[in-house]
Amino acid sequence: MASKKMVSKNQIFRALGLKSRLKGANCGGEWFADSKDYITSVNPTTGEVLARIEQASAKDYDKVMKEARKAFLEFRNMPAPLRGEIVRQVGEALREKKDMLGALVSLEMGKIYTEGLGEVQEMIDICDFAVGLSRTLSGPTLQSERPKHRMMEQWHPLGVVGVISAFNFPVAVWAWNTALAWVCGDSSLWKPSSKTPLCAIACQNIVNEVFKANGLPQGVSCVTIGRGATIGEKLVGDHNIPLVSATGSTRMGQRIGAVVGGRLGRTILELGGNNAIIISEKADLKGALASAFFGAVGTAGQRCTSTRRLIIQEKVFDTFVRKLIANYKRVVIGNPLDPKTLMGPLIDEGAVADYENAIKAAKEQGGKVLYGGKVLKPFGAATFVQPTIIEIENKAQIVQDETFAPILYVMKYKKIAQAFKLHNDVPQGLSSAIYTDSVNEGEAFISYLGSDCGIANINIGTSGAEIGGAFGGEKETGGGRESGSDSWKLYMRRQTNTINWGGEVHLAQGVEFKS
Ligand code: UN1
Repeated sequence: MASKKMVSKNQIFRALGLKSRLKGANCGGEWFADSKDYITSVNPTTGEVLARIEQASAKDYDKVMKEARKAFLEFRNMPAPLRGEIVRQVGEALREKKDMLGALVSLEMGKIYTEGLGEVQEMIDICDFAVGLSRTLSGPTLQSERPKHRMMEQWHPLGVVGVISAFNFPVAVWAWNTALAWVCGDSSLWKPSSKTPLCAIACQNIVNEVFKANGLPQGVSCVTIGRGATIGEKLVGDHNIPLVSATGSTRMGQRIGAVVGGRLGRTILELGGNNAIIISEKADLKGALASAFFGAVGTAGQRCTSTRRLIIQEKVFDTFVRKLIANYKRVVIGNPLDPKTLMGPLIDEGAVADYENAIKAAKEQGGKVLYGGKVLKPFGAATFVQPTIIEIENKAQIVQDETFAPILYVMKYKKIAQAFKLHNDVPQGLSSAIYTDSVNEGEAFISYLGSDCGIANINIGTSGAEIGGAFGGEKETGGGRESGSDSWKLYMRRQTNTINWGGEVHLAQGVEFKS
């Protein structure tokens, strides 16, 4: 089972400054925590405890926040291109540690090594993107209606940005947010998932070295690993945090949205997806097969962008599903660090329970399991499952919910208008795709009449988006956008300036006001 090429836990720990006993709060110097409340990082492949971490207490949070605030006030004085230079160095440090950080993601989260490396590559890519951005953060000059006046927009640093990340992308999503926040002149406070604390500690260790070498103030990059009920609640309710960017379940997002909205703060919410690919009879079925396979089985179905539904034209349904099942049968399930493995474990036994409950519900709601459906135990830990295909109607309640597991629902359509309707008929709106060689079908899908998602693709799958685009969705997905395009604007404060260079005072809208 163990291949010679597999990197060991000790190698990973040594390279990334990890130990078996750690503390959960950091703002640049030593790690600290005094909660006497511990969590364990568990290898989902074996159930082995990787490390024990003392969580940050409410007091630790306050200490971190004080540093983050102080650091912001200093950091904002640094010109943006120089902040970009720091982020460039972070990108370089990540390049150096890519192999080991990718392996840690695999070890602690369970995605296969190539995907762990891909996740670190996303971090490197967003650093590169942010470096360019640091010289182009800009606002327009606008025409004033008043003589000898000019209007313009400036973008100023915002403050301390709070980042709440999920276990499934334990490093990349943090980097999407912080690389932008830092070039924008903000400091950041990260609350990672309690299921992947080591990934957070390793990232912070890498950043700390770069920041220290550059003499940056402590607190530009902060981490608090702690309970949702203490640290999470404190962070979302904290008036010192003008922007909370959170990834997770719709339920979690509803709570965060309500609390941050209640204090009129800003949120970026990247919540549940229910992503579908429409497969037309006019499609290149080979391409559709590859995309559906990666979308549904990749990361063991634990991406927000995972393909959860296939809406297939009835004439090609049987052939397509037969070929897909043939692919599923060849999936090697096992240790994610083994290069032969295509699908690793689910994150924990709770996720396996969700998988089993969803399959049971699907059967009760008229679904037919075409492949899979079983829990596997290749290593003793009950975290492995078969990737599963279920034929079922879109309106079944279970299809309307996001189950974070490799379960793919397949359904038929006759006419393309019906496919579009089925496609949008779910509460979520993150990612979507159509496979078709018809220009009309493709254009219609990405038009206002088509997909209602934040991401809509033609002849490419639902998952694996590049960092250069704005990432996020509509409806219950939360509505925020992070990563590329102009998402940076959310990390800054917009200011409209009107400048009178003529001396005479003119009131707008022609108002006269003289005594
Ligand atoms: C997520 O699952 O929260 O588009 C992020 C993708 C990745 C990011 C997914 N680039 O699949």
